[in-house]
Amino acid sequence: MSVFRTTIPENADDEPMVQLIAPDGTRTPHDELDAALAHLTAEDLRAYYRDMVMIRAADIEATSLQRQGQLGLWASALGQEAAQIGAGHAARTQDYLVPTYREHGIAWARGIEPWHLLDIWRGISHSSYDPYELRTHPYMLVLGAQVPQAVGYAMGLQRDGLVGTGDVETDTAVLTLFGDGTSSEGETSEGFTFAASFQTPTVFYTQNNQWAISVPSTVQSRVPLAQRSRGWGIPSVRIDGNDVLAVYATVRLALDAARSGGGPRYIEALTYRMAAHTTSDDDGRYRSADELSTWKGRDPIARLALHLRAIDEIDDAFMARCDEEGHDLSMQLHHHIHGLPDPDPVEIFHEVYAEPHALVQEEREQFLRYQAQFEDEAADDTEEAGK
Ligand SMILES: Cc1ncc(C[n+]2csc(CCOP(=O)(O)OP(=O)(O)O)c2C)c(N)n1
Ligand SMILES: [Mg+2]
Repeated sequence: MSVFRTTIPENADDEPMVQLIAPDGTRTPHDELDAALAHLTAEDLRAYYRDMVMIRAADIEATSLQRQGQLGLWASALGQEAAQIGAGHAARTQDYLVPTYREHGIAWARGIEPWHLLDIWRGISHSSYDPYELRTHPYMLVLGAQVPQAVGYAMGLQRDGLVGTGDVETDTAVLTLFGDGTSSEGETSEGFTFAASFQTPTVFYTQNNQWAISVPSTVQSRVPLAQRSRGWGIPSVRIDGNDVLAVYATVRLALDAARSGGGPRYIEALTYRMAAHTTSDDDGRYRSADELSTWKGRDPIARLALHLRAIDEIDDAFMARCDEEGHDLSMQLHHHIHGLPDPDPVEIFHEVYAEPHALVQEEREQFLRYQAQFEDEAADDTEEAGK
């Protein structure tokens, strides 16, 4: 029986969680998933370890840059590195990835340099990387909006004859990512309906990081999220999202099935965001230090290191080199941002549509009037001071 299930257990809590590397680094063999991992070498696994270290370093630096006033906001993916690096690498080059705003590991795996992400969070670009070239949609901040878009894109692929032909170079699937909270959005359900009806090549991937800002995932759903899509006839699996191999193998199988005309799949990856929701959130107000420390014990980077040590495929020198490279990346990001001029907030209105748009124009004028108030106030203050 495949790990992708179509039926719901009598007792919802009996939903299994697929795990290949236990928190102590022990590897569990698994016929179906091991076949999907057979082409990976120890060097690939070391590269994934390095990727996770690099993306964590960039993430920590971005948080500091926000604190230094260089970014407007930053949404940290601390703790979700395996859920993203594994999924990003499982996709083939031609697959189209449709992310949320927290997908820094996905971006890294697709070859998007982290400074592009910083530009987005500084408010100077909607997406300074090329979504077509890198086959990765711009970050989406409107919860759930990307789900029907991803399904629509997949329907387009079907109509273009790029699904189920057997050509491994051209057959294409779409991987769309969204959070546990976003699973409650109507658009997510609408996406499921179209995907199931038209059997689109879409893989829905939820990083259940346990929280939607301050709302726990247990409030979003009475049953494991993995069980939901089965009501639509979309096979699904719940996995340990802090286990890079479980992530890679299941995403790989799901995308293979979708690409070859087997229809949509859903994956719920259990993980944890170890930082606050964003730099403007105070997570100490709604979650306990105990919960955080439990999840720190399941750290995805430490787990892969333990596994690689157990099979004698990593040493201290390699790990130290990764740390150094992470430090160098942080320094590069620091210098990149500190070298930029202050953005002109009005510029953002020019980047919405290629051609003039009446509504955006009106909003721009409204914003200019708003800004002018402060100039008037500043002039008043100067006058007042001169008296
Ligand atoms: C349509 C919409 N409603 C509300 C928000 C405000 N908002 C931003 S992030 C967030 C929580 C999302 O939680 P989840 O989907 O679990 O993703 P996570 O942030 O945990 O990665 C909310 C409510 C939004 N961006 N878009
Ligand atoms: Mg969440």
